[in-house]
Amino acid sequence: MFVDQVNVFLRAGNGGNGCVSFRREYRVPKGGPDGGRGGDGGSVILIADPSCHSLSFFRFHPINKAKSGRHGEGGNRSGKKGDDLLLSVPAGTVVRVKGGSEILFDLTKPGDRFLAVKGGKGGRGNASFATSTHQVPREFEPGRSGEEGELTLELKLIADVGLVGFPNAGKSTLISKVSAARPVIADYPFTTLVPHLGVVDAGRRRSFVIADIPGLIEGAHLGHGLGIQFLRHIERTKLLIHVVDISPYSGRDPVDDFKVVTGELEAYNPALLARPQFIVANKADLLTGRENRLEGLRSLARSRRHPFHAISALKGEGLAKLVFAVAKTLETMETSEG
Ligand SMILES: Nc1nc2c(ncn2[C@@H]2O[C@H](COP(=O)(O)OP(=O)(O)OP(=O)(O)O)[C@@H](O)[C@H]2O)c(=O)[nH]1
Ligand SMILES: [Mg+2]
Repeated sequence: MFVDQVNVFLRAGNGGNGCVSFRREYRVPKGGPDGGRGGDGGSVILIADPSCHSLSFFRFHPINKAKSGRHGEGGNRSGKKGDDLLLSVPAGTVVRVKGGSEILFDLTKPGDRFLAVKGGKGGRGNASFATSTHQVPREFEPGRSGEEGELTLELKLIADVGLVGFPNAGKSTLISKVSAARPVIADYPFTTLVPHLGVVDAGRRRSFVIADIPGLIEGAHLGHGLGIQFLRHIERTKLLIHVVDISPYSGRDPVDDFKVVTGELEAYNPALLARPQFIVANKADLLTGRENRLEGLRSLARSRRHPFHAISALKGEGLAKLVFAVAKTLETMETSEG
């Protein structure tokens, strides 16, 4: 299960009370005050952990408390400090006060830490109240309460892979088959109005995040259709999957479609074209075998050195192979980046 937003209640440990005690020892008739201080309460700390990929832990553990400090003891013994509670979150987690919009902290890199609620200080024991004129102090400080708070944790995903293509090409169908994302799918253009992200589980290989954005049409960079504003959501992706409808019913030519979308990507940001791109011929189930719609696209892919996959997103055909190849490419890119 993939969880990208949770509310949590965090409570830091209370400080232990200071102790009131006097030294009592054989042959030491008037031992002085020796009440130790209470231990500090533990804090709750969020830490960005590279091995943690979702916030699902908090779905089952929305309440997390750190340990309180122990009370001070006689003999000038301080109470034990409460252990801090370290909670792992994925890198990319944004912390807000529950219901608020202001960002308290953004855990962007693995190892980033955020002290969410601070443990209460332990109180002083009577020993520390002693002065030359006040030799029998009975004062002590109680431990301070630990902080508590209700926070919203949100995982801001940065997609690894962007889906581009004409409206109705089957981008949303594809993401719904390879991830838990459930965008609306329908047989008309511009079904998708806002970007969707899905996490693809690539088995033993690393999982990756894929972004489905509204379709592009000719002139999108001039504002036609929904425009190209959504391309910013895939600007930071590492790889593109270009979905082309090859069914004979699209009323268009797959190679033309490919070129139109490529032109729009270029108009938005030419750097997008320098990115590895998979060309995916979708709706292969509708091919009757008599047309060479598939071959035209395949040879274009070959000439541009793009990996080519013919799939049926609807029927799930060719998806495992595609996911595997994409995961493998991402992995290779990561290792070559060092
Ligand atoms: N036969 C067949 N139909 C498909 C396939 N993939 C998608 N479709 C259908 O094509 C239509 C459009 O699919 P969507 O996934 O909504 O397309 P989209 O690219 O997200 O469209 P926009 O959001 O408008 O850009 C739907 O009716 C799907 O059922 C496929 O592999 N085979
Ligand atoms: Mg869609």
